[in-house]
Amino acid sequence: MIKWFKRKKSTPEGETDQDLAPVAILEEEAASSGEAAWEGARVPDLETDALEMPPSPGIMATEAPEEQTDPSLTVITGESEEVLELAPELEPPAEMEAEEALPPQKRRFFGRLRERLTRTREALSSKMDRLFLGKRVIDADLLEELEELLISADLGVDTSIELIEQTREKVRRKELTDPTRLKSHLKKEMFGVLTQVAEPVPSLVKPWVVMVIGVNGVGKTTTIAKLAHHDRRQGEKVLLVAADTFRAAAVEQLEIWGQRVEAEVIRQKTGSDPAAVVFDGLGAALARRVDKVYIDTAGRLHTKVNLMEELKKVKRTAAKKIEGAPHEVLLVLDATTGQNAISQARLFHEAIGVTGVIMTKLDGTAKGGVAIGVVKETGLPLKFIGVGEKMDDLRPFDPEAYLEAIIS
Ligand SMILES: Nc1nc2c(ncn2[C@@H]2O[C@H](COP(=O)(O)OP(=O)(O)OP(=O)(O)O)[C@@H](O)[C@H]2O)c(=O)[nH]1
Ligand SMILES: [Mg+2]
Repeated sequence: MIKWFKRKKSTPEGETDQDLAPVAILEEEAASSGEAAWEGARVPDLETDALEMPPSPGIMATEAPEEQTDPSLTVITGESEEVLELAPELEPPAEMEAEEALPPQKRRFFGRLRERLTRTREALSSKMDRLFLGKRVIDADLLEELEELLISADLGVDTSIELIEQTREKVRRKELTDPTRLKSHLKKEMFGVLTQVAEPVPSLVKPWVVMVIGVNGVGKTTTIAKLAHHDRRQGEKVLLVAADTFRAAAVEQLEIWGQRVEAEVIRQKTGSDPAAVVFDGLGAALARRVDKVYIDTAGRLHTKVNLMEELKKVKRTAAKKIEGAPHEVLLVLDATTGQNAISQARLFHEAIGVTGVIMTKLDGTAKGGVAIGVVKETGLPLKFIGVGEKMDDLRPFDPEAYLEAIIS
């Protein structure tokens, strides 16, 4: 598991692990280098500001859009054919760990996540409490209402039906009789869903090339900045490739982030062929011996077909320049779009081939249950979650912490 909160710091006494907010270091460096005046742009304060980038059309930073931003991408064209192997070592715990029993640092981490996921918890956990109030037996009506509750909490129709079917079976076998046990039962089932996907084995290949895709406004560019920021903190050399040549200002947005996180940006002018930018970018990555490359891609083109074709071409081009690249194709999904995110995941996975999902904007939405539906219905691992606009608001996905935050 990646460490997010510690970094090595050189002191006169030697190297120590410090519980520092590394952004503060970046700010100090920026201040001393006079970077704040860079190109006259208002440079965001990474610790306290929202990510103040040129806003994507139609996307609001904190007020989450309830509607899908690109209706042309809501069509479900078929089931994903890729079935990932089960990870046998990930057994659901007999009981989820009680929060009080956790070490203080983990408890703080759980607490912060809980706060960010308040609205989802209200849509799921609080509503369950109200539903179960005064109920003495688990009957057909209760299970039906529970199924409706899960669907309305955006877990996805198929996922909700399956979870309730498993529950019904347990009730039928008299293994589950007490309504007060329903919550912990569902939590355990959900844990099973979230952990029954194979994580790709990390490789030491360098440069490690990550292509980031998703519809417009989901948070691709800012997520790349957050990932690059994290990698830089680990001392890695990072290069960003501006392959969204379609949207005006997309290249500049990435460049500003490149400056902030001290990662070189390979760019061409708006309207250029994104595959050509990728070809150049990977050439530069080889020449500069970088550790990581993030390819930022367009979220909207003239049509959905154009977008998919362009992404396929970018992927093919990457492989021509570096064998095996892109090593990861990460799909960014916006949690505020609810069950639409599941359709998008299917569509992109089928067209491009995705290796992992990043779910953004889980803060401030009641639709965070969709993460379970996405994993269940695509078989893709959820790798990171975005819980805010600051640099440190991207976290490796921890199924246990997530479930503790939404059902308690
Ligand atoms: N609240 C919240 N906002 C986020 C999160 N991640 C990204 N955003 C915001 O989402 C908006 C869109 O982010 P971008 O990174 O520009 O999205 P994009 O997918 O690159 O958009 P296009 O380039 O237009 O396709 C920005 O205002 C971000 O600050 C998150 O986890 N939480
Ligand atoms: Mg972008």
